Amino acid sequence: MQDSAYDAASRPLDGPEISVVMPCLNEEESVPLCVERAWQGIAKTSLSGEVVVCDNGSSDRSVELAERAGARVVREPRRGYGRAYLTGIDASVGRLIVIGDSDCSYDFSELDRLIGPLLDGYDYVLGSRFAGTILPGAMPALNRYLGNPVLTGVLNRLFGLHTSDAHSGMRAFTRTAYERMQLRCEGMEFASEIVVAAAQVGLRVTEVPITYHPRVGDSKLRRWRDGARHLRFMFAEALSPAPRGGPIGEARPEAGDNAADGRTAAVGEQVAAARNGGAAALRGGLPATDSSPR
Ligand SMILES: Nc1nc2c(ncn2[C@@H]2O[C@H](COP(=O)(O)OP(=O)(O)O)[C@@H](O)[C@H]2O)c(=O)[nH]1
Ligand SMILES: [Mg+2]
Repeated sequence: MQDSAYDAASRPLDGPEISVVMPCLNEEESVPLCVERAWQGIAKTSLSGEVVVCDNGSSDRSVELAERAGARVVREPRRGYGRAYLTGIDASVGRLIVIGDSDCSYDFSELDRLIGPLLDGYDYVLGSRFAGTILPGAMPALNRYLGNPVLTGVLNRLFGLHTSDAHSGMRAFTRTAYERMQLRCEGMEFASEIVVAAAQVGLRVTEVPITYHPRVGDSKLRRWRDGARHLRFMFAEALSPAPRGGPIGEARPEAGDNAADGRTAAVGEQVAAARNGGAAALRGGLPATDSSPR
């Protein structure tokens, strides 16, 4: 069996197979519903699962309500969409990982549609809103007709790809694929990084159409600042690709290694995922998204 395919035979005997991971920053109105839907989606697959919410310092009742709905909450004090994912995914244990916002814009009860291709041997599945349905009110016109198409177009041109939605928040990948990608971006440009890294390490990639719903609560996206971060990441990566895709099972580089911004991670109730800021420079060195509630 190929090492990057889902390997049911080698999964932990009693550990969950699917980990649904959501970043959360003040989403008390939506996060419990997202957790419930994730459990519904997991049930549809007939596989075991867990739901991990990585809270980014919410000042509302997000943590309490997520836990009550059946999530394991991991706390990450450092702000940033990517930062929250890195910590949340490192704290998760399933061999199949599904990620998405905790704002009800993605329907986790349909996560089986992303899991299916992983079980068929794909390493990475992107839920595409542009190939699917964007419901009225789900995406501002400027993002829909300018920001997303332009940034996705730039990414495709720079890296020779054909993705239809570089900024979709809903994706699934195997843990092996995640480890090979060696993701490091801490802000919203994490979304672009996954698309690029998946291609760089030669993952078997596919897209499935999904429906994008109007989010509950206020968006944390800061259009111009986050758009600039995507651009900066893409050009830096095109000029000087980050090291990725070591052999399966290879230990992650320690902080201080010359493999810039390698990460170390520890899994526990509270995960301290330390990142090496040292040689981060452009690629990983963008300061984490400052998404203080506005
Ligand atoms: N921007 C941002 N989002 C965060 C952070 N921490 C967690 N998130 C979550 O990341 C997800 C994406 O953010 P969102 O505001 O929905 O961005 P949008 O989907 O581009 O409008 C949401 O579930 C947020 O709650 C953070 O520090 N910054
Ligand atoms: Mg969102």
